[in-house]
Amino acid sequence: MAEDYRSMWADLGLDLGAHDALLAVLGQAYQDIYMSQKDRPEGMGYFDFVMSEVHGLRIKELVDEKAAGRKIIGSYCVFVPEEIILAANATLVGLCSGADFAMEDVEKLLPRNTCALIKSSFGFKIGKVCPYLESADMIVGENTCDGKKKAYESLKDLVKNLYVMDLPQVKSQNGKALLKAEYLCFKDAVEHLTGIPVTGESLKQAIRTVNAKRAAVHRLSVLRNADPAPVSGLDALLVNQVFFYDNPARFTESVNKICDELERRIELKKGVFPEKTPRILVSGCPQAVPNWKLPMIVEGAGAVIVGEESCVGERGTRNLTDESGETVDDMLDAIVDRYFEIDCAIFTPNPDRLEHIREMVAAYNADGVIHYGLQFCQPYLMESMPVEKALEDMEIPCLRIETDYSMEDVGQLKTRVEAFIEQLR
Ligand code: BJ8
Repeated sequence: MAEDYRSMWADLGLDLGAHDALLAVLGQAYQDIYMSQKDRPEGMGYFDFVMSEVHGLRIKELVDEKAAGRKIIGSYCVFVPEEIILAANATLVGLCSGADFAMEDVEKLLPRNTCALIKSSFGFKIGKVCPYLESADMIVGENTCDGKKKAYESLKDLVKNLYVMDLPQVKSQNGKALLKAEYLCFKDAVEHLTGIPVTGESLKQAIRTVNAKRAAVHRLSVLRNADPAPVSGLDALLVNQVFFYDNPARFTESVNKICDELERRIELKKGVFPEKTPRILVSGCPQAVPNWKLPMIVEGAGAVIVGEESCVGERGTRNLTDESGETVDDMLDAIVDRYFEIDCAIFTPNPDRLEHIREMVAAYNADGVIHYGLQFCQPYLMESMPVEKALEDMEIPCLRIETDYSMEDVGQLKTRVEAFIEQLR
């Protein structure tokens, strides 16, 4: 990454030495995992570029936006409505991180048995290595799992401008009313931050922008049902990860370009793996950049991942927001309807998620499911059992994996994944 970004990183308050070390690890992992793949779609070149500039050009764009008076809002969850943020002329960036950093210091603030995703977010803050976090004018936490909601109590001492949003845990009328009330408060807070009121026109345009982005990702997902698979699970995961960082319009255009290319590949029966390669659906916890551990193992073992039932995947992108409302209140109702459908494991009960997994297995012709649970993530680990049961009823094999961000268990996971794939052949 170019030398001239160093002054920008220093101005943002990054620890340059620690940041260099992080970039070196990230760059090497990307090189080893991504650049060794064969027959990748040409359109992935855009995503390679985005990743090479993920702390460079993209941050420069955000810094330029800030200089022009636009605010940046960071979030840790797909319940934070991008539509409201865009409508108030701000930019949303995802802050979840997929690598361990400064763990010794993190474990002075959080119990050791906290999930890797939460610990990693703290590590990136304590280690001063995340330019997205440091450029954010507001950071949104949300009361989802117990780990996150308690962690935000400590995070508020580390970050300025932490805004915590309450969220329902039950899909009831009261739950929906709570979500609407919280989104109204959030709209007020964002308007206060930017000084720009959300109007019917700005909200409609924002809904269209976010819908277009989600529709493009969904188009990509549907193309993955072809056999041979036209794109690897690693590349599709990367697209889903970049979703959280990139400029929305440019991202949408780039994903649609890949989809055009994949349609041509499908016509030619050109795949990244041979026909009849075992097809895996991954279901469970989100996999944030640079957490490519599971797809690296699965695809390295000769299977192909054809879908992610995850918030970095279809759980986060599948539903669109109704664009037909004319008033801000109508559109807010449509936004609430859309987000209330997210079947995160923090909801109790959560039968919709089981139904969605069944639908995805059928839609993508999956031969087996790997349930991906982060260690100490009670909501998803608890749900892994009913998921396995539901799949058993469909006679779809399921492998439950519980892991973290370290590479220590790669050998053991490889053995289990290889045995699972053998069972699918
Ligand atoms: S809507 S999945 S993005 S909360 S892995 S921190 S659940 S202990 S990330 Fe999530 Fe929103 Fe739900 Fe999606 Fe807790 Fe589990 Fe850790 Fe998790």
